[in-house]
Amino acid sequence: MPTTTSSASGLEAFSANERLLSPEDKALAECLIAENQHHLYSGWKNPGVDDDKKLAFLKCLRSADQSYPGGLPGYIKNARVLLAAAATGSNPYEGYTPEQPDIVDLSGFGADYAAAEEAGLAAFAHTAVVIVAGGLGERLGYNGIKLDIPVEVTQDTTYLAHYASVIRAASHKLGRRIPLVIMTSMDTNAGTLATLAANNNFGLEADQITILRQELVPALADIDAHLALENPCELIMKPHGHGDIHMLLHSTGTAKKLAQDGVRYLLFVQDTNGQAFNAALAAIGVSEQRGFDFNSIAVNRVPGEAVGGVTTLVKPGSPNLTINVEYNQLDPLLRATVSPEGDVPNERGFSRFPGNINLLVIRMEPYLRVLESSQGIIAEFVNPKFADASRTSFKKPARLETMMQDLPKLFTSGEKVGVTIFDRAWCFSACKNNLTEAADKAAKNGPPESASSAENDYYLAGRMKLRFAGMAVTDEPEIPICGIPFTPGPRVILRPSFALTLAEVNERIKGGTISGASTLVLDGDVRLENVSVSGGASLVISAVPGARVTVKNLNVSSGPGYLLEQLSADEMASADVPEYLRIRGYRITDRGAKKFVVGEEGRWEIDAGGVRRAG
Ligand code: UGB
Repeated sequence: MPTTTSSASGLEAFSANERLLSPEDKALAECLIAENQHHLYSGWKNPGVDDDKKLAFLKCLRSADQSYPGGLPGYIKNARVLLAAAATGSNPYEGYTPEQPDIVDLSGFGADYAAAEEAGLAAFAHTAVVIVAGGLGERLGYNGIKLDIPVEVTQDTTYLAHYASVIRAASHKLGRRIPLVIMTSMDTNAGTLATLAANNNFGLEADQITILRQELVPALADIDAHLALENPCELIMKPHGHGDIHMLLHSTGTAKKLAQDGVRYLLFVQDTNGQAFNAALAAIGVSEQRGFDFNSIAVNRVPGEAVGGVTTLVKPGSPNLTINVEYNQLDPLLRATVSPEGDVPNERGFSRFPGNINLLVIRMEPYLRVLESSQGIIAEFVNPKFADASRTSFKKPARLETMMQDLPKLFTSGEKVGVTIFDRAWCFSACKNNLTEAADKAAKNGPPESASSAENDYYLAGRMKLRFAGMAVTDEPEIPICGIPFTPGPRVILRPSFALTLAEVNERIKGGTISGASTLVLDGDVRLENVSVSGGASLVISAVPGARVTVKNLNVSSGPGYLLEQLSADEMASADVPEYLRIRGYRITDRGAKKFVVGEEGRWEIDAGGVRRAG
């Protein structure tokens, strides 16, 4: 008789522990053993020893099985196919030549832009916003969910509050509740639910929001797709990537339900791109105008940056494929085809192909079709690091991954894929890097993508809107903060309740000037006529829904207002200073901003003396 502390081996150990298994566990075990996964059960200790660990392990297997279409056996089969291809080193782009995709250029604010925005505003009523927020932000190293990071620290608006404010304002304007879907993960789910609860869903109705939680997938130990174990009874689990959003929209029935509720487009947004909604409406409009089934919002890409390139891959005898070639694959593809020097700058200093920023507009009808045929498993891939030339064992466990921008890889019915290019700072400035990495990127003239550069661009977009409307805007010279360029002002925040489109900004701003390290915040139905803000002063005007405030000939030029102060070395090292400030290197403090808060409905006028009267 074996003692209770010795380990049994092979399937004997499994048989000895059989009473621990529910009928469901047994059925799964049979399938896994049929897939040559005996090792999962072979290290089990004798009955009575570590039974709690065995039960936890069985639970983990069950949950991994349930969360993947086709279950764990399906995952293992898919892995074997992809690993076999990886072992032969086959090039997925073999025989393809990259060409420019179908590009609509909206990098300027001309008539095309206005027409696209108008079409997009109308179509936004039939759009659902999908935020992928399962990532932990390892490059940023922030101890919390990224949706909780303020996009600006003048009034501390977090990314989620900002996104929700767009949805609220648009729902109000368009008379239709715009649904919000948020994908979370094990790392971000609790934090996301907590922030929604603590902020009363940021003014959205509870049933307007759908939370979809992505699960980890088992890691793969070798070329035969043996599931990797940390210890006996402990699976190694890894993230499956942002492409999980498609699987979840399908498996939970969310996509179908949204379609039944009249949603015609899905707008996919990353967790920390505060610029997304500057461009999103015009991009949706382009999808309407051009009949794009899949529209990638894109920017001029800096060679080598961690942003994929959107290309049309052409191969004789095969249908053209317009897809994102991820940043690690772009250089080899270019070297093998159109650019022997690789991913180098063109005459304008940019990479040859527009950069994907994972801001995507997808038309619902073809989307549902692809989800149905793929079960939402979108172009999985595996990236094993082989231990040696035999290409059978790995340096560390691999896993299957999927990326949300890969959906067009599954288009087979002539779906139309297009790209809409916008000015970069207008549509994309993510908060992804810590200060050290960001400063390094800035030193190499690349986009820093820090909390500070994202905030800098947020204010810049406000200035762009004012300039477009004809206000005279004079920038304060740029300074470095922790090695990252920052323009101290004017810092302009135009809330979505003030304007959702450029056309609305144009309608609401007449003349006026703003200069230097000044601040302007407009919230609600506010109109400025010949208003000036200068000398580091700050003007905040907010109006409740139902109030319309017109400010005429007001000149605000004194007072420190919102003051930007760099953090000292001690403050940067101090846990007493909030982390969201330390990841940018400064704070902005209200030292006496001039504020007009109009809380009563009706029409109001504020005159040059700052006096408010009904008007
Ligand atoms: N995300 C999830 O929700 N779940 C996951 O498992 C992983 C991520 P990263 P990445 O715009 O700069 C993408 O990690 O993947 C969410 C594009 O592939 O910040 O390195 C996460 O919360 C690339 O082509 O980006 O690169 C976040 O919201 C380019 O567009 C989002 O997915 C690049 O982004 C992106 O995650 C970019």
